[in-house]
Amino acid sequence: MNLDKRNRVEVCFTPEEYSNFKNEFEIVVVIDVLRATSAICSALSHGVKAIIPVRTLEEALEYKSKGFIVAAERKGKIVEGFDIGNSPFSYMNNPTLFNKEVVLTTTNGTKALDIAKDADFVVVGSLLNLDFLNKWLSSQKKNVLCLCSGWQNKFNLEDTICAGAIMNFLINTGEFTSIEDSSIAAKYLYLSAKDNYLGYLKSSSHRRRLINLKLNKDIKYCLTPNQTNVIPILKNGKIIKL
Ligand code: 3SL
Repeated sequence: MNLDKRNRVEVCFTPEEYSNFKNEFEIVVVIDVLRATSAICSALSHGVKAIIPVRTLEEALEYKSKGFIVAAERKGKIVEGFDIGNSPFSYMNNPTLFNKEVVLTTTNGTKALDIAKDADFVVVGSLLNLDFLNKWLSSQKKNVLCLCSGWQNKFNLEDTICAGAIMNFLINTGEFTSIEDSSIAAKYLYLSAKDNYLGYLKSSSHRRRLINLKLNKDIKYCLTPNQTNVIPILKNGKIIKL
């Protein structure tokens, strides 16, 4: 008999590994710090009504042909022919997006959202909404899985650090427990990075990729915690504000 009344919080490093965790967690937090889930937080906190995440460029094109505003990123760049890419700044002070639904497809983030879509609750996590999200998660009394988007099914540091921050917070409430080594590793990575995310991630693979694309401003923004109190949640295929 299991007398432990605590909920579980665990970390899944990549979408590829999600099937090992599936169905054990009511809440899945999808994380893509650089930059998809940061861009979604930014969009909803700057007046975008909803983000419709889609996995493929074909689906995105179909929406475009129906008149939707479509954001599309591949390998860090705006895909030719689409309205915007994946920069959180695209959504700021942009009256054309105000109160609109925006379709979004990205290399990894929207893929992770698609993979998790059947969970009871799918929410969007980033460093930008970290504290607010942590408080909400701790109030739900449900099992939580942090799903890192990674890069093309490989582990990445920035998503794991953000997942570790969530895991560390929930464990410290005393109401959560964790059994997986991935979660312990995420927590220790977070503890070593937390005083200087930018410095810690200096040579990380995606930071290098984005620096080569001259996206330093995006990196700095996405690695600055707690800039918004929004909790984006996936409902009927659309991400809206909770
Ligand atoms: O992979 C993704 O979903 C993107 O966030 C990658 S990028 O930061 O836009 O290059």
